[in-house]
Amino acid sequence: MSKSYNVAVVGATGAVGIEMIETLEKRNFPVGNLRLLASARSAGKELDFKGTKVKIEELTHDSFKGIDIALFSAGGDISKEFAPSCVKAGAVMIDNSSAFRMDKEVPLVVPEVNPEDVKGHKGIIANPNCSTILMVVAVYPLHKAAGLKRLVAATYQATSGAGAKGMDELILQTRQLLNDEPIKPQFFAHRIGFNLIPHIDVFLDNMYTKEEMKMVNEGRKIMHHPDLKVSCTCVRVPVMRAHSEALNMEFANEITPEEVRAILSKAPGVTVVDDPAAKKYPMPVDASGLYNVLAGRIRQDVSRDDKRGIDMFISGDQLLKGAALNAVQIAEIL
Ligand code: 25A
Ligand code: L14
Repeated sequence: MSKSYNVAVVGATGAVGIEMIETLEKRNFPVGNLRLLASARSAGKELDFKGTKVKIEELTHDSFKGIDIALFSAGGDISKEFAPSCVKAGAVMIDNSSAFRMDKEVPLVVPEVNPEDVKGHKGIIANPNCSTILMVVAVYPLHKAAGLKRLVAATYQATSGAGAKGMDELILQTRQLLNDEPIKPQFFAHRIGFNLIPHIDVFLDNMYTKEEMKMVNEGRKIMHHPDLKVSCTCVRVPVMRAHSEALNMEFANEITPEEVRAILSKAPGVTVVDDPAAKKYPMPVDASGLYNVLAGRIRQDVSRDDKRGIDMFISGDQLLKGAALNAVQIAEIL
């Protein structure tokens, strides 16, 4: 008999937690016992796994007895509070929050880019920020080919990034606005229905948001490229669950759009969708539900006199590759 692993999902009822459970099932992860953990609000409810009902339990410091792998997606405060008891119980923590990502002791892993970093873990492995995961999956193969020097990005981030509450608010406001009813932003800082909000996570002293600086710092750590220059504007858009990004890249060496297409069509985790004549390019509705990141609109940067600049547009499922799938892939490496 092949070995199986006892797995806990912390934040099981959340937008990401639900996808984690489904991804474990779909990818046939060798789960022995599955323990679903959430707050007291959800304790006693049941969720389905491989045709059987699993009862949700309240997360406590005793929850990790006998657990081999714990997938956390309940926010940074919960991760910080429960990491010590998880690690002490001998479970490896794969953490989707931002709590430990830049900790030198904690590997920050995207399996298509730096799977070998998993080996150095001391009990905790961090799952990167969703926009950063999608970016490095598409950009790292090009970096290996031509040496990425500078990246300027604008993101178009779905409401799923804020969890189920974010998606619910988009649906509610869209309905209210179409019915001429008054709206009241509750979860996002402003109206999200038929609007854009250039503000994700908190503002920092340098006038960037924390989300924008995650693209800068996490991208460098994952790609082992401390000198990479990144600037970024992160924008919330009224889209349900896939994030998109416009990327402008400067390389050390020349690279043509044909070469980019050839490299990316062989790259793990990427699907090239780039046929403008047939109106084919990445779009969030097409990326939703997919494991791969879609890459297209690949062209030589017309603002330069050389062939060292590339523009590209990507879309990827934020809840899957941006969160739950990447976490389960890390568990598969373990
Ligand atoms: O929103 P929270 O508090 O961070 O909670 C998110 C998840 O963690 C659980 C919680 O279980 C939920 O599964 N959780 C929270 N506190 C916990 C605790 N003390 C805890 N688990 C154990 N111990 P739940 O059973 O309380 O939530 C059930 C549903 O209710 C929604 N919800 C929670 N608090 C709410 C609320 N709705 C309204 N008002 C509140 N105050 C909860 O929302 C769930 O549906 P969600 O699905 O939107 O959760 C999304 C959260 O997921 C995290 N996240 C991390 N990375 C990402 C991400 N989301 C999207 N993409 C990512 N890349 C975020 O923390 C986000 O808030
Ligand atoms: O750091 O709201 O993983 O789109 C992921 C979702 C930060 C916010 C993270 C969003 C979060 C982001």
